[in-house]
Amino acid sequence: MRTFYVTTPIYYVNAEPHLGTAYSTIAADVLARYHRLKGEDVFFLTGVDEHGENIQTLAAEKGISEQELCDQMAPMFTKLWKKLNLSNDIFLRTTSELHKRGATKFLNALYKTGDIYKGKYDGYYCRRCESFYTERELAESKNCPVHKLPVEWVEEENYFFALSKYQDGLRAHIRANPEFIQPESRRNEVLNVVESGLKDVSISRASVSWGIPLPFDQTHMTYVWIEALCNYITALGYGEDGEKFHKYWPANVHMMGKDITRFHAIIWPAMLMAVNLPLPRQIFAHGFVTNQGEKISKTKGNVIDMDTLIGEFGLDAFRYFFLREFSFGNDGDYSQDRFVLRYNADLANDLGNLLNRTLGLVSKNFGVIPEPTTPGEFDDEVKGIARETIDQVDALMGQLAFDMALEKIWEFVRRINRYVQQTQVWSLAKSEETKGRMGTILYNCMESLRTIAVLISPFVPDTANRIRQQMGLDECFENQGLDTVSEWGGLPSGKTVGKPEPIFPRKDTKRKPRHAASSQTEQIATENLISIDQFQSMDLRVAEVIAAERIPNADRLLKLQVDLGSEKRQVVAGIAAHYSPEDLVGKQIVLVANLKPTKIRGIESQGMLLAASGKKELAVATFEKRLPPGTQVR
Ligand code: ME8
Repeated sequence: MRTFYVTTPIYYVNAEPHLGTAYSTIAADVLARYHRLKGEDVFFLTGVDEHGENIQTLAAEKGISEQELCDQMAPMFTKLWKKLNLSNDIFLRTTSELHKRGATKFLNALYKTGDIYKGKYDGYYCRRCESFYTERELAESKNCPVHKLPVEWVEEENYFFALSKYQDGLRAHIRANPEFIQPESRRNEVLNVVESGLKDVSISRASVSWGIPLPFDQTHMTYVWIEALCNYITALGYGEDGEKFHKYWPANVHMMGKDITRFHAIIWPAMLMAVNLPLPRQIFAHGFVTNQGEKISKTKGNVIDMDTLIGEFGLDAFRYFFLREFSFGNDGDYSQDRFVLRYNADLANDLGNLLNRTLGLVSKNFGVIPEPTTPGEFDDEVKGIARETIDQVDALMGQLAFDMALEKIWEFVRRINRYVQQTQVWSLAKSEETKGRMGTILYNCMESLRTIAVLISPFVPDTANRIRQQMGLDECFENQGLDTVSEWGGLPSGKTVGKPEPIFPRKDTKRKPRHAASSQTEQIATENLISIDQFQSMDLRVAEVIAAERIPNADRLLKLQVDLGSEKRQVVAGIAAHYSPEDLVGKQIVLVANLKPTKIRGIESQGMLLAASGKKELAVATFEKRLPPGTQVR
């Protein structure tokens, strides 16, 4: 069986976990779950980094021992990870005996290579990072590039690792393996650093007392970063449980924030090269979640209250938002407005409505999953898109492009909503003749929903299960691999469907005070901006008006019949005060074609036309030349 080993950084216990640390860990969880879905034997590691000067200082400030501090802090992480429904296989603490034993063995192995020597170190040191910086790496005014705080000049007798010896080997490896460091921007950065020359690094701290002593000189503590990096192998029982280590090492991907790329992409691989261990297959550095442009961090005090967000919108919406909204390799700025917009547009409208509508029609007209007896228009296209979506999602997940994978899935969701619309499935219940077709369309919708539920399950596991339950399918998703949707038609007909219930109840967007109107035109909103994806979720089409009539007892309304090329629609529009029916016939207008049908004065309206309206005037949007009906408007 193929194995897949994914890791997060191990987080310092000098602060509680926050949205930033949760972001890394959720992403790793999604990847782990996706690979399990593919039938692979996955090992997902996360944990905490408990040694070093920062912990020592904090424990002294609190008047407790370092171990007591770690024992108080570690459960905050495990509790949060449980709440976030993370599926890690191990939670490694660096104060555990497993880690201490493994790290000691690794240091001994490194010592034996002859690449460790004693020397004097002098350099700029940031105590918060517990890291030396070269003059070139310091931010302007000689501050630490991460904390933007002054660094100290430190001179110490230390043990060194001969990193410089591995410069050529590293360069060759990075060059020969384009996937080794991703995204590309980070790969280039690391290559630049390597090519401009590597200095040996100190691996011990004489002034620190909280850590793992160097096995070959107990008077020195191992530099916290050196033993922390070892966690990726100590968690597998390096040096003892040969089976687990050989099964999962090398890691498929080490995931981390971009702040700690150089430790993972330079120092760690060089140490592994020194002891002749295979290198991890990929180091992927993701961007930061920012709040008003500032990296979210406990020290900055700009954390976002996860409990409130999860309490209000649910855990799955929370997991969904951060992976859908931000491109994984880039920074992303958090905004509450965007959260609500995405929740309503993607989850409540697109996905929630598709499920509700489909199950509502199945319950009302069949009660059980219908038989697909009567193939018809669009069916093959829908089946083709299902297959394509599975393949494209797989390729995108391979690139850790979570946002794009979700977008692909949602394109499929929106296509099925349009299929419902195009086939007007709700209108086929009228006669026994058309009921077979109705059942087939609904079967296809349900089969699409089953595929969608499997594909979204790594991102929103509870939602996937709820969809499945509502569809009347009993087995939970943990047992539903990707292979169960690889062939169209795996959905069993004849099963009783569950009760449709909204999976993401719509939330009211807070109404903002309207801007004062300037003359005839209202000010154009610069707040609540929408993304191109949201705009593209609207299916705008050229529609030709083929008939129009007034509606008795409704002075403002006209009933239009429009041609959309592949189908005809009926639309009710509030334009009677500005147009008489005969003005409209033959005109080509813009129709919002994927709007949920509604009844206006008891008459069904299957779309909405676009018009500009001021205080007095109203003009229907038309085209400057004739186009085939159904042409997409972008
Ligand atoms: O660096 N946005 O631990 P740490 C995105 N112990 N990710 C963020 C983030 C943000 N605003 N803030 C933090 C350490 N992170 C070391 C690691 S590994 C051998 C040792 C995430 O507690 C991101 O993954 O400072 C970042 O790299 C990590 O938390 C830093 O965690």
